[in-house]
Amino acid sequence: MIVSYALKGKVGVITVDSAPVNALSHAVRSGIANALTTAATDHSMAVVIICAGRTFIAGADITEFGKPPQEPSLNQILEQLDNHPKLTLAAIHGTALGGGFETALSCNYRIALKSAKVGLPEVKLGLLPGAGGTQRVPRLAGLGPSINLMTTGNPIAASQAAEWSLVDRVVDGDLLTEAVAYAEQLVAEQAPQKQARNGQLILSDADRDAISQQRELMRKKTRGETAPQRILDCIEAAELDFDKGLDRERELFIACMQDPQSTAMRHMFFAERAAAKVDNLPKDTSLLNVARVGIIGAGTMGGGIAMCFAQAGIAVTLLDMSDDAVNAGIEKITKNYAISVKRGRLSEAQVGGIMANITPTSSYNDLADMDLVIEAVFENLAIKQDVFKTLDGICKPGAILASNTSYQSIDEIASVTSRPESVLGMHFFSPANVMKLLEVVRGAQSSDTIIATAMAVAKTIGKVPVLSGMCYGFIGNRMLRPYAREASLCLMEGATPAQIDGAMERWGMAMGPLAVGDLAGLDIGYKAREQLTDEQKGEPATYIVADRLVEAGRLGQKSGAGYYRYDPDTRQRVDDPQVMTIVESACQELGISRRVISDDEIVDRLILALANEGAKILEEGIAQRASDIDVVYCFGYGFPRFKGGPMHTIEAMGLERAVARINEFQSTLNPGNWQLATILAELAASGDSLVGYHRD
Ligand code: T1G
Repeated sequence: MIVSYALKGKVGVITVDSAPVNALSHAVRSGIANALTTAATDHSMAVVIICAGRTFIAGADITEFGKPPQEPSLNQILEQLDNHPKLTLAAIHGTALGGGFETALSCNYRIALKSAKVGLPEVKLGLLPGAGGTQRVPRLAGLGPSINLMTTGNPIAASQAAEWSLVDRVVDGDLLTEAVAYAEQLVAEQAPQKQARNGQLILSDADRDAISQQRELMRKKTRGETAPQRILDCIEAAELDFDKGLDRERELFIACMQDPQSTAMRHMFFAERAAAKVDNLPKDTSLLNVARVGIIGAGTMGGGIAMCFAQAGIAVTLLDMSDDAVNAGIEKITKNYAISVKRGRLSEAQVGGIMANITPTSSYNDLADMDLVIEAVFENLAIKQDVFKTLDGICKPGAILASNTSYQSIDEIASVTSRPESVLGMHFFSPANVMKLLEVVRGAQSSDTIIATAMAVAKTIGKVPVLSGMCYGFIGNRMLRPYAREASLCLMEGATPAQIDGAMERWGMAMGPLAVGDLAGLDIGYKAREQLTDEQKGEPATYIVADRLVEAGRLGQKSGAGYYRYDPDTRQRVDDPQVMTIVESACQELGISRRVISDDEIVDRLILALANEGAKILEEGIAQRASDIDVVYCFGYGFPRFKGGPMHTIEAMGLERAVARINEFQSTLNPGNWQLATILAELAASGDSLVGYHRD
């Protein structure tokens, strides 16, 4: 039974049992409504709502969004609760989120396990709490907690919820027993059927200032997103009479539901979860136990990767070529954590525990017993092959040998070992201890077991894994090349760095492409190009300025100047006329005459170049699904989640329009750069969905 009802003495117990997270599907809502109707007239003195499985109700059923609404709606359920003749009590375990927490807030009382959390994460879906949460929380907890809960969307512990009068009792024992006992106690004490709706939010001038400040803060923190501002509008409406406040919430909730941003962010919710799944993996594929991890290279990447595993409580052996080198790496990690302690993110004790998980060494023999070894040395194939030859001779049978390479062939690395089935790519993104994306790169001979294990390990260390096949640059960096190419060409053809980056940032990118180049270091691309033939480099206009900047010592932020000059204190970028001098002389050298380029052209060229390459990656089977490509860009490259990723973006634009624009670029720009992906032409013609596309 999805929802069952039974009397325990004088207490009616409604139990929701709808795996995986007791989401408020139509069946769950109907079951609760029927149980509340029964409880209204039976001889129960109080009603408890509790859930089976791992959590209390985790929200509305997101899979039902966009479909025709079916009664009873959640608001009808909550109205039933508001008017119920019996004392109602929500018994919370796991994570009571969104509409689940709003259901609990509509009960007279709330009891929670100490381990439970509550939250209103709707903002992460481009929504707002649409079942009275924006009106009940301010009346129960006041302005500060309301702003915190609803604009961050992060859950809070039961103890914090109790402090904010959002939970009445926190217990440690058997939840059902405790809940029935609490209900009986409340009845015996003739406790009132208190209701959040009867409260009143009074905003002082200081409160109104706080809301204005929060609006400013959200404009920066969630740049471009509409839901946070609408949430603050709802909180302001909590000063009104409750029903008027509810009307305002309803109006703004519908605005959110109809906003393309929410469609995009809901797409990302499911895309992130789908990405963790490996197609056609035999059901009986075993997972290897990963308790000890070796990392080779104590530089920026190796150190960041070591932090990921150590923070997850996994023993790490960090190796570099000398004690000095590995100790320098340990020192850098220590400095990173000192910043986290200073910012209050971690305690000294926590850092001590994490650092105790990291053992430095300069001897490969210490890696003999590792379950997984991740190589993070210089981006050079020969050097990586030497490392893997050594590992092959030292590591125990069955150890997983992974490379953190950004571009090199996993197959060529595996070919120097006697165990190619144990070799794969685990491509982290800098800074590795911060960026969520992890590309798991499958070599031709990588076994199902190590692929499945790497995908599972990624989740253990808090990463978002995406499986990639083998090609130059895998998914993300391969797409980055046409994106960066068009940025360079727009610069040569008439735009300035500020215009290009400004256009992309106004569109929604976290950082414009040229500023990203300065952040990463222009010398990285320069050194990579030195290893390429002129033909491999592509048209000189795509890299001549970057080369000239590096040759002028302008490596980017690390040297204080690149496409911009950087303020030494604030690291703010400043336009530098010297750069345009370099650009104009390069244009003369290549015979390029500059013209006015609109922001729209810049955005279309960069986004369509990105998506067109993504479509090719999809049709080549390098990516399992279009939504995986969206996950790569939103979690690894600062693509705005409220746009849903490159593939969702062109789907939302309309594939016909996207294809027409690409064909226009093919006839007006360098045609070689604008070969339309076959799949885009086919889907534009058939009208089928790109994001739903799944290679057979
Ligand atoms: N609806 C439908 N399916 C859901 C779901 C939901 N709300 N939450 C999770 N799932 C599925 C998920 O797709 C996955 O499916 C499986 O459950 C396990 O999820 C009116 C309008 C609860 C913390 O935003 O944060 O209420 O891949 O892998 O890591 O104001 O799921 O197995 O097929 O994430 O243990 C608000 C979203 C909705 C909560 C558990 N609620 N969920 O994390 O498991 S809007 C949320 C989560 C709303 C009201 C508004 C997490 C979790 P599959 P999982 P997990």
